[in-house]
Amino acid sequence: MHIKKRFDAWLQKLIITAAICGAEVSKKQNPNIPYTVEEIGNETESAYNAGASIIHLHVREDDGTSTQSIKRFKECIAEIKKKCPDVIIMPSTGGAVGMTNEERLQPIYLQPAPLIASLDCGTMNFGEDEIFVNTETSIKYFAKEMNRIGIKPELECFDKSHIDMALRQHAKGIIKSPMHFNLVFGVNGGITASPRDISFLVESLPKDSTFTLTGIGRHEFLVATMAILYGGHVRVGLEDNLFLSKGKLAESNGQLVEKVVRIASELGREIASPIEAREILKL
Ligand code: KMH
Ligand code: ZN
Repeated sequence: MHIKKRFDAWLQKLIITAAICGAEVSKKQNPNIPYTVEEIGNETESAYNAGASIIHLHVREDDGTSTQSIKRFKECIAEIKKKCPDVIIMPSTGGAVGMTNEERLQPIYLQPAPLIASLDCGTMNFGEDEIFVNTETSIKYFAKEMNRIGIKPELECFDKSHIDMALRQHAKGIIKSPMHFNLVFGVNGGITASPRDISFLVESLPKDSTFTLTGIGRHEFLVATMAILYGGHVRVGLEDNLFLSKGKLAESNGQLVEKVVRIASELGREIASPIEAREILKL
């Protein structure tokens, strides 16, 4: 590995992304998952106050149904901006399993346009019975639409082949440099969260890219620690993990962010503000 490059990255401040609600989890599993506009605002505020500079945003109807409705995104973003005017909002274009591409893409047409949005880079099993479909044609279409509008894609990779897909699109000029990846470990259907697999994926990234690591469920903080050590960035939140520690449900997204801040502080990584995050990610 290029030690110098990774060491420079290690000196960078740590960007924490909070994935506050997701599309697949419910209040039955953890009552603190936000659904309403007010709850989304409050959960953003708790994560932001704890040190998150980016919010990975899915939205819900009041009854918890996942939606990519542009109207609902607008309402939630207005509420977030009231409470945390400078936080970076990264809408999901993954939506929920089973949504059409048109449904999923809606938030990139928000105005003002988001600075960054997720772009999922491969089809995969997603839990026991679900398939999360991202064909090459749709990946190209999402990327081209984001380019046209000037939105940076966060390249969501749940397996090595997803990184390879992103690199092929990069070679064709469809995904631009500098690339930013979010590597997700521990989805049932994606790559595991073993240190060996984390190293394999991180070492497979282009040296001029930035990256965030996400661990699902009980893997959340092991993966976060690896990200801190590798000079990458961290995502945590109720979308990915419901528990603060074994058997103890997280009371808020803020609690999960606070735990990362504690680990980072022990390991000597300072936390990036939203302005610093924009600089690091070239947004
Ligand atoms: N809800 C998952 C199927 C993203 O936000 O881009 C996909 C997901 C990825 O959450
Ligand atoms: Zn998501």
